[in-house]
Formats: sequence, structure tokens, C-alpha cells
Amino acid sequence: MDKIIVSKILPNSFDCLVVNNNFVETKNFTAKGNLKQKLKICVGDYCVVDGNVIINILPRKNKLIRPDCANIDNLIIVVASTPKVDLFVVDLMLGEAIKQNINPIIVVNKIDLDDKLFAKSIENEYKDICDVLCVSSKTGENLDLLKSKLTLVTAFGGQSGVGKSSLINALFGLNLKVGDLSKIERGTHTTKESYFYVTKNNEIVIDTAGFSNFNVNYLNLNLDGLNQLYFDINSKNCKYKSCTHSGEEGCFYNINATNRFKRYKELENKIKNFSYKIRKGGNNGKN
Ligand SMILES: Nc1nc2c(ncn2[C@@H]2O[C@H](COP(=O)(O)OP(=O)(O)OP(=O)(O)O)[C@@H](O)[C@H]2O)c(=O)[nH]1
Ligand SMILES: [Mg+2]
Ligand SMILES: [Zn+2]
Repeated sequence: MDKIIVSKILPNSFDCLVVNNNFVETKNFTAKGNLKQKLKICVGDYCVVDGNVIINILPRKNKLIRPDCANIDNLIIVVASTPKVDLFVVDLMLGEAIKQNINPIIVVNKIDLDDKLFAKSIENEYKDICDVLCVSSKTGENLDLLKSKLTLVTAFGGQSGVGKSSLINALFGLNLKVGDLSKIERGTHTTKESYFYVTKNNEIVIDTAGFSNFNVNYLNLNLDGLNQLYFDINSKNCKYKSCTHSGEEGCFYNINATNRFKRYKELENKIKNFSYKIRKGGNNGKN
């Protein structure tokens, strides 16, 4: 039977890859209005169709909001020394990937800019949690190593301008539109939507729209959710099992407060303040 996978969301329809054994073609489908609303069909969804109309989607094995895609196996979290990295973005993408059983790989791109200190700092932050690879889409350094890890379905995500589309071009010989860094610094996003590509070896690659930062409330994050994303924080040996890591005697973090721990605490405070404001009827749920 044909597999029908959403490859691009158009204003009133969906491009889908129709995969029949090794034969792949792109066809356009529509979906009934209410179904479109209800399912929030996204790139990577497997569809059930009737003629050229999508009538349902198959259960998803995972679904990310940022970047927006479903049913992926690997998430490549791309960072670079320029534009300036936001490690909250990296933490939240990483935590969400692990929570949903997606294999994360952090890729430090643009190492040709010779900012070895930056690459080292990212390695130190994350090497105990996932693979960290340092590459350059410009010179090709370490791209073979990265490519050897891209099995099945891989999405590239990260801030605007870090080089997601450039990396996909260099890895797969594509010609996706690449941004002008000066415009990106002014907030222009080059890739505007998720783009889905099947390689000659039947691997699937998804390029996604970059973003500048995450809004914690937008993610509907509460304290339990935060603990899931920073799953490593509570696994440390504090004196008391229910330690809140707020200076209690014997707390592991009294002498080991890493940058990641500080970011966790900052988000915890934001969430606490936010729910306090909501309880007070303060800001109608806005930031
Ligand atoms: N020096 C250097 N520049 C790079 C490298 N990779 C990408 N760039 C530059 O970085 C800029 C942004 O690259 P894109 O590939 O458009 O970045 P993106 O992450 O796809 O950006 P969005 O689509 O806006 O999310 C371009 O000017 C690229 O030429 C690299 O390895 N080294
Ligand atoms: Mg892009
Ligand atoms: Zn503690």
C-alpha cells in the first residue's frame, strides 16, 4: 500500500509524498475544514486519503511544536557562535526530544569562524546528555561524521541563521534558500516553513523555520513539565529526597551550580511568578 506523508503545508492544501516501495512522487491533497482544524496536520504526518482528500492521519509516534513536525527519529539542534546562541532554546528542544523518544544531536556549525572557545563551551554544557558534533557547512569539516548519524527521519531545528538550510544543502547536494546574515540579525527568517526531502538512500530530512526564542508560556510549561525537560537536575544526590535545590543544607547544587542548573532555576522562577499572576487575575495569561 502507498505511504502518504505530508511534505509541505500550503495555504489551502497539502503537498504529500506518495511512497510506493522505492518510487516516490509528490501529489497535492486537500482536507475538510473541520478535520484540518481538529488534526492540525503537520509535516511528517502519515495520511489516510480518499481520492485527493485527506480523511484522517495515522497515530503519531511523536509531535514537536518547535520545530513543527511529527514522526521523526533524530532532531539535529543546530547552534553557532553567530547569531548569538540562546541556551534556553537548546535546553527546551533537547528536553522535549528526549521526552518524546527522539534522538537529539547538538551540532555546532560554522567552526570555520575559528571560535573554538564557543564550540568547547557547548561541548562542556551538553556532552553528558547527548552527542555534540562540531562542523562547518562551509568547509565540509566533520560533515561525513554527521551524515553517518542521519538514519531514518531527521529534522533540523534551531535559531534563525545558524545554518540549518546550509547544512542540508552541503550534506545532500540540495539548493535550499540560504539567508543573508545581516538580515537575519535584523530578525528576518529565511526558511518560512518546514520542508521535507527524501534522499537517494530513502532517508528523510526536514528543514524547518528558525526562531529567535521560546516563550515558556507558549509551551504551556508548568513545574512538572519543567522537571521533565531538565530531567537530569533532580537525579543528583542531595541530602533530602525532596530537595528543592534552593540552598538546603547538603544540596548537591550548593557547590555544583552549573549554567544549566541556573537556567533551570530561572525558568522555575518565571513559571512560579507567572502562575502567581494568573491566580491574582493579573495579566490575563499574557507575559
Ligand atoms: N562562516 C560560515 N557561515 C555559514 C556556515 N553555514 C551557514 N553559514 C551562513 O549563515 C547564514 C545563515 O544560513 P542559513 O542556512 O540560511 O540559516 P538557517 O538556520 O537555515 O536560517 P533560517 O532559515 O532563517 O532559520 C548564511 O549567510 C550562510 O552562508 C558555516 O559553516 N560557516
Ligand atoms: Mg533555513
Ligand atoms: Zn538539592
